[in-house]
Amino acid sequence: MTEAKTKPYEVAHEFSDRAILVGVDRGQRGWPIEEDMAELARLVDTAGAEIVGEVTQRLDRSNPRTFIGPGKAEEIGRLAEDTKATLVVFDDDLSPSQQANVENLMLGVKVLDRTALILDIFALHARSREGRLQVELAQMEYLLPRLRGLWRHFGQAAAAAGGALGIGTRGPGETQLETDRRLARKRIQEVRRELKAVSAARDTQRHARHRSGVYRIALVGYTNAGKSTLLNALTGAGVLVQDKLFATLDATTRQLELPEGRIVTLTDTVGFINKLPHSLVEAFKSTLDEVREADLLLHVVDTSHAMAGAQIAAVSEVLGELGVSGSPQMLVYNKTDLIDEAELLQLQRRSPDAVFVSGVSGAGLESLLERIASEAAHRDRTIDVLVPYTRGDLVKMAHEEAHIILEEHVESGTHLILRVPTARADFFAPFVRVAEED
Ligand SMILES: Nc1nc2c(ncn2[C@@H]2O[C@H](COP(=O)(O)OP(=O)(O)OP(=O)(O)O)[C@@H](O)[C@H]2O)c(=O)[nH]1
Ligand SMILES: [Mg+2]
Repeated sequence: MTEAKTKPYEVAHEFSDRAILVGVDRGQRGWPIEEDMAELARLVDTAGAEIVGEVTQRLDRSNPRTFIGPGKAEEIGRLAEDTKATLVVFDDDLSPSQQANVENLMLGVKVLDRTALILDIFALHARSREGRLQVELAQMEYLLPRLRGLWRHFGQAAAAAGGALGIGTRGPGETQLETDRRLARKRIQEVRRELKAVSAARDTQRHARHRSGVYRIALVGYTNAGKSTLLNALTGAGVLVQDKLFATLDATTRQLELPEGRIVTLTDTVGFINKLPHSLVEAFKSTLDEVREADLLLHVVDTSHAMAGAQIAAVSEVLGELGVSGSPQMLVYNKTDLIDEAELLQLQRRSPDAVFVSGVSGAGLESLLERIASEAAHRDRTIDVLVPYTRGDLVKMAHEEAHIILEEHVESGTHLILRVPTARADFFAPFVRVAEED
């Protein structure tokens, strides 16, 4: 447990909140409590609060009323007073009643659970209209079951203040609660509708890419693994790169030219995290469609991170939740510039199918492109066609969207041997001389 002593003149102006972190150690093997708390600290820091204390407790089962033990909750209350904390952040999700109960034990201090904290960061980083709506949807759904807790809390406070909480006064409270709930539900419906309309334009683009048969690649991975850095390094996209969690919320798609000249698309997506709130996965459904429909997933890993292995497992879990565990995947170990040679060699031996790169130094990017090209080629068909001169449109299409292996002009038309996306091959079907599946 750390406890920062603060002197009156040490008021931190740049922070609006002073936070105490609370973690429960269940003795999980994958994520040691220290690493879990370090990640929570990064989340709190990203959210813009100053950390003034940390409390952990070894527990096999959480307390149904207060999540942590009641004694521990009181201890946190005292620590909050001593450190002038304004915020207590739990590393796990609390039920609405647990949250209300803990808040009752420490009046004047906000209690956030992991989901609320992550939602807060998302709200802070949301830029596009779609992103903001997605976050609002997740926030409203998070708040809806907590409205009751809020009102009960007020009711108890009123009773404690000597207010009579009789039959007459209970009525308006409940009515107010019902009104609030109805309003919240109405807003959820509105946001869903707006979201549908906003997403429609991107859906149209996505479907157009799909129909055109362009090979689509999505960057996925743990937050801060370097997905945006790789998109920039490979395509010069110029998207925001930050040493912060969840810097990217919107999907950005750029064209990428492979060594053989073929054009594919590369999409940067929102990062994942251990214990990612399900409501967020739901709310970001439309953005994550890019991941769902990709032909290839580049699973980017921060090689230098102490928890790289556990992060890979966490990402795989979310991919499972999205129903894309079966999609073609390539493991891309990024930030290899941060580990030493011996470590790298060992890792390469352990994961012979992975690609090792550095988005910052550029190391390994060429072999990454080659690997992508060979993956993409697997998906294409090689066709041998004789296109009559009356169908100049098809020759144009071939030049724009296919890899031309041979082109010669013969008496009856243009003889082409092409590697084309499966969806495009159909256009050439009437003129095929020899067709073979790759
Ligand atoms: N040393 C080193 N740092 C890197 C490398 N790639 C990314 N970084 C740094 O890691 C941090 C996160 O990079 P981003 O590209 O924003 O990571 P991201 O995966 O897009 O993260 P989110 O959008 O937050 O999920 C930044 O500070 C980058 O400069 C790399 O290959 N080597
Ligand atoms: Mg990013």
